Amino acid sequence: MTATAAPPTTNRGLAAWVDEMARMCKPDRVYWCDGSEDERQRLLKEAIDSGVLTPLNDEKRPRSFYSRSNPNDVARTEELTFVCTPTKEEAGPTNNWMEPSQMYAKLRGMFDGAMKGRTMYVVPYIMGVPESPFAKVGIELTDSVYVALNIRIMARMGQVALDKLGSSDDFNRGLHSVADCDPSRRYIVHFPQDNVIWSIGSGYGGNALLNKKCLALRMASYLARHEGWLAEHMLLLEATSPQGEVRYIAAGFPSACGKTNLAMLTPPPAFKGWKIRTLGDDIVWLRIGEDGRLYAVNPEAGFFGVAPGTSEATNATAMRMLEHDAIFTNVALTPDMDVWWEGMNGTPERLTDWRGRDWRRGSHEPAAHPNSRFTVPLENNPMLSPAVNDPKGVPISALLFGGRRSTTVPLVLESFNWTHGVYLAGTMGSETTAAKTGTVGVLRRDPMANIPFVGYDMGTYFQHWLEMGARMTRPPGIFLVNWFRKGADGKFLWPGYGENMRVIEWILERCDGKAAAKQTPVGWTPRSADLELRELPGTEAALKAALRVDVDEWREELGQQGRWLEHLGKTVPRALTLQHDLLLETLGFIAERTQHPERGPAD
Ligand code: OXD
Ligand code: MN
Repeated sequence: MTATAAPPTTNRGLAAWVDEMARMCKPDRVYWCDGSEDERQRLLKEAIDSGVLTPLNDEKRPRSFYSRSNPNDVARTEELTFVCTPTKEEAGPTNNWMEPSQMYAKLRGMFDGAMKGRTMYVVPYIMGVPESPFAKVGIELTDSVYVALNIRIMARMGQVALDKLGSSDDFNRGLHSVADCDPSRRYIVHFPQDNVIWSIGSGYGGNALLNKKCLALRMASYLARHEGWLAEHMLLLEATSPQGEVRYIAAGFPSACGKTNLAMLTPPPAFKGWKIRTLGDDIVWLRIGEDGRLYAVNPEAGFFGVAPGTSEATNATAMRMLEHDAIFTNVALTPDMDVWWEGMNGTPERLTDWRGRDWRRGSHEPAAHPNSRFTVPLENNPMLSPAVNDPKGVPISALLFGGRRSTTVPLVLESFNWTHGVYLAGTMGSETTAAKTGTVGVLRRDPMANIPFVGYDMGTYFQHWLEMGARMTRPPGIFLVNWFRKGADGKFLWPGYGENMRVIEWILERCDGKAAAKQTPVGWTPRSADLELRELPGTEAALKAALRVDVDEWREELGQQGRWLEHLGKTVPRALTLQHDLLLETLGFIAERTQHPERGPAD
């Protein structure tokens, strides 16, 4: 290893740890990032010279860059992600686990010499606004300049983090190497009790930007449980009514299910005077305020979103924010070095696809990878809420949860109370997407849209949610939504995107006790007449079908939910198993009445 400049810190614990990791990984050089603009230019040059980034057409997309990954490294690999708590029970049945000392030994063998010939970048960062007492400091050691440049967008990075840390030992120790990018030697491993993350063999954002999924969700959720707060896989938006009332909504959806689009929703013409502004599109940290309400912050500093499907029609705000200062990964390239992806606009005649191959219109393969991504700073968003930098966060009126469900789940369902809401969110399912490796379109249970990211036992997580509810004097309402229900013809029943404003308005009015609703056995839904329907595309029949709660479908659903709770085991709180039994019994009654109408109306 060549000589390295003295570390720009007097924090001895930090310097000693960097030294220890460098002795194991054996990089040629150790470089401490300061986060300056001058440094960004140098790192960009390094990335361009080494072929990691390609500049895009500077007239069409100023200061933007393109990156193409190894084709084996395009999504999060949940099957290779571990939570190594001291006991298996602490990690629970939804996390992969290995005894910590065994895992450390295995990974030490893999990290030994993994950075030979490379630079180890020391990337200090803060999740949260620097002045917030809740912000967390992490240091990621990585041999990827792509990772260093992306963390610079996704977090407050550099000297600001070293200043916040001072001489404290309270920082997350993240170690990352792309190594030989071999899927059989790929591990993303969390040691929550040590505040340590080690990730090897992948350069993909969700596996390699350790500030994001690893720290701000898995490690944070573990810490949050002990400290009495929540780390959630949610977007955060601000809704201003024509009367000027400002309300905040946090919403949990699984990866690639429209969080970014909802966070940046453009209200349709019938909603003149309404304004939606964005605070975040992926992660919120929730704390109870002194007034007994739930407060949310977005700990991130940028957006790492899915490109395909983003267009003027689906998300005009995102199209504006991607016009400059963006990094694109695995999208397609036009002949004049601009970016393109499926769903963006009319398909060009010729492209270079995400693997670097010549691509012609009409090809059966997508030109952009379905999980191709963009990274941009928050400030690129022209509809960014000024409250995003408020260190204490924003008060939440409603929590939304939703997945991709082609059947069963109505457009929107309001829970009866907090416990019922935790039940609905804890048992919800969604059809899988390309954001994780594996088959797409398979229904899997995804509690709070957070199954890949809860860093401890799921039943204990539910208990923590219930306890949070009990501590609030003014808890937000909990709602289930589903933009993805389909009719018998296989077509979506609801137009989605900007039209979701109609559901948002109903939800906010419900929170104010204003809008009417129908009570169903599984929660409150709007009748068609309870929604603003002016200029809604689609038929009345489709809307009714989208809103419908079908007793037989829900009995089937409850059956699956019951098996899911059993799978999670003994730590599932009794309040939730009782809730399940109550719903099932109620549906049983109604089904019986339907079969025997002489005994009275079913509805
Ligand atoms: C993401 C994900 O990248 O959830 O946000 O996979
Ligand atoms: Mn996500």
